[in-house]
Amino acid sequence: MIKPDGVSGNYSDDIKRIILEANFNIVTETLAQLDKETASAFYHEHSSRSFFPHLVTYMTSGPVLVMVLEKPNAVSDWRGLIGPTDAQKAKISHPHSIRALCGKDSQSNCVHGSDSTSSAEREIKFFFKDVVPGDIASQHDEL
Ligand code: RTP
Ligand code: MG
Repeated sequence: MIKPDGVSGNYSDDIKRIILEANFNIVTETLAQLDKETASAFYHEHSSRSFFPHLVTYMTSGPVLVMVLEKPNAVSDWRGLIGPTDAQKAKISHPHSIRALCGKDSQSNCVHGSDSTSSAEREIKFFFKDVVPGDIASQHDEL
């Protein structure tokens, strides 16, 4: 997912180029404006964290571009490509990562990535009711 700061900062085309150069297939995509309820549900695992209200405000601040990405080891390869959560740290430790390119700090980090194959399955269903994820585990991703 390209988060609101990534979309509003006009990074979508650059990020898509990086995605295709890394041999991902973009299966489907949709531009969505999340409301509070949807953003809260998407990140429900963080609902008890102190940063949660800020996260919801951030995620509803503008449209997001949601994509289903496909390749062997997609989950771990995408997490590697985006870099660490804190974009400030990414700029130092992973200067070629996507978050180093377009993120700002530990919250505004311009992209999301599923953290496991089960999260990927849940998140694909969350946004794309009619997309049936392939046998994700058979694509070597077992986090
Ligand atoms: P994501 O789920 O968006 O791919 O990010 P992540 O796995 O790298 O990090 P996670 O721990 O799941 O956090 C989800 C998002 O919450 C925001 N956050 N803000 N203010 C803070 O300290 C803080 N910590 C996390 C970020 O937008 C993070 O990506
Ligand atoms: Mg996460």
